[in-house]
Amino acid sequence: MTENLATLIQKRGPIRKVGVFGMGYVGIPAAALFADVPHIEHVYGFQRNSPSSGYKITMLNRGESPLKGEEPGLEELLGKVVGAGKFSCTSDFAKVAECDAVTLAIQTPFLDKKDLLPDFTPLIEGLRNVGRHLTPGTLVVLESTITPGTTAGMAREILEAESGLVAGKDFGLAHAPERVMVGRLLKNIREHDRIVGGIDDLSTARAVELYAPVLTTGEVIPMTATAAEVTKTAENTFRDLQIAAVNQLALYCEAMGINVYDVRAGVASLEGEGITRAILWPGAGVGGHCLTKDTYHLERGVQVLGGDLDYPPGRESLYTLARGINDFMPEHMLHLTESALAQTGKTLKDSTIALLGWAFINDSDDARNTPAEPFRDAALAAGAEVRVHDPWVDPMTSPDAPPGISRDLDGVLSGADAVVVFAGHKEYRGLVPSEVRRLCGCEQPAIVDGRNVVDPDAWIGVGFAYRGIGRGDKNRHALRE
Ligand code: SAJ
Repeated sequence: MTENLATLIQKRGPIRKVGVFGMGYVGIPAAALFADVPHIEHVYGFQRNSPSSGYKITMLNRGESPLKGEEPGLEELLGKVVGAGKFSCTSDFAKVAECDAVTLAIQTPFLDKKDLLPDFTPLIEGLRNVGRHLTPGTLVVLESTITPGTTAGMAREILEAESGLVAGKDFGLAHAPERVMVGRLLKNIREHDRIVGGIDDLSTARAVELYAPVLTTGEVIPMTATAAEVTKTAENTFRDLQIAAVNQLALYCEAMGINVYDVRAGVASLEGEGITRAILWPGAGVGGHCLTKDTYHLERGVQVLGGDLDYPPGRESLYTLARGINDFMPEHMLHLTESALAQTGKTLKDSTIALLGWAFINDSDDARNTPAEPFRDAALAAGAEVRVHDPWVDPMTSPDAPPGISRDLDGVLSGADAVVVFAGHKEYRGLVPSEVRRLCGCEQPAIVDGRNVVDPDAWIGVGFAYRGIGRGDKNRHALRE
């Protein structure tokens, strides 16, 4: 650490102006919360003025949130900070030069999971735009989930190449991974502990200064940049692993003719007393922008950084195995649908399927990497007609909405041979079996429950062929004549 960076930061004083790159699920709430910090004078939300997302600039500058799902408190907070002139959204990246700190919350999808190749194109473009206008003494923070080694490696190189400055000497550089879930963005940022890792102690300290004022109950946990990258990728990998464990258990329970939810309640009863049996929920699959790729970031990290890994050669990683189990669940949903249709004397070919719930998570418009997609594609390939219903996913604004998606539930159910539930939206928890049967209009329609939202007996009781994930106790029921 040279005096240079310490002096530059001292001269700048406290962080007063912040820039946030990426006006999405992570960047928007983060920018609004920074702007709500009393000693922060202004926050710029940087957004490309592209045909697909330029509309966000106008909406945000009107104090409106372009995010569709329910986000408690976000609209009010945006109205407040825009009204106070503390937040503005712009595509003028030259304003980076005014900022004491700049954060990047840009998507980091995977190009090729088999070869562990991430698609860093959007992130690289963001880093270039920051680097071009970077001034000495600024702190740059990556909030995106990234392959371990990226902050001190690729990001440093791009910022130095574009700015002509040196990280750790002329500017600070850190990783502070986001930990948000749709539906509770502000709450998660305020209340979750914040992992903050700099490429050096000064960068870490400046990043702690940036995030600490935003937290209410959460605490800042400082570490190195690489440790922060591993923490983030590992916590999502572990969650995916936990889900894979209960999904495998659900498949076993189906095969053994028992109810996985009884077993789950039993296993979970050992919670507390230091004995945690954190068993999660089985289901139709794992979607979203995080669990579906962060395992591969971790795997790539150990490939890039972990030269002398001691692990049996050729043995598959536990983590990618878990990915494989979760990726199998939509296919299992297809097998359950085939089995239910067969019980009513039908096949997928020429059957009409009402697919309920395109979003990857309940009560949200977020449909990134939805597990419903591989199911739909396989059913179509098998000759079925698939109609998709989702009350949340707006075809006008959601880039992940499938063609023909509908909000007319009766229309989607009308004439269906099988009703297949992929997302546990609250709208589906109140479905009335006799009413759905009337709309299906056939003697013995099928119902396949991928999120445990229906009561099997109620549906079997009015003549449905029922199948449910983990419901071995019901999946072999006799059809009511
Ligand atoms: N899912 C199950 N069973 C469960 C939990 C989830 O099948 O018991 C499925 C969901 O239906 C969904 C997928 O997994 O399709 C992901 O759900 P999620 O609840 O993990 O939602 P994410 O991906 O938005 O949130 C995760 C969270 N990570 C952890 O809890 C470790 C969140 O804290 C992160 O901020 C987020 O990833 C992220 O952005 O990384």
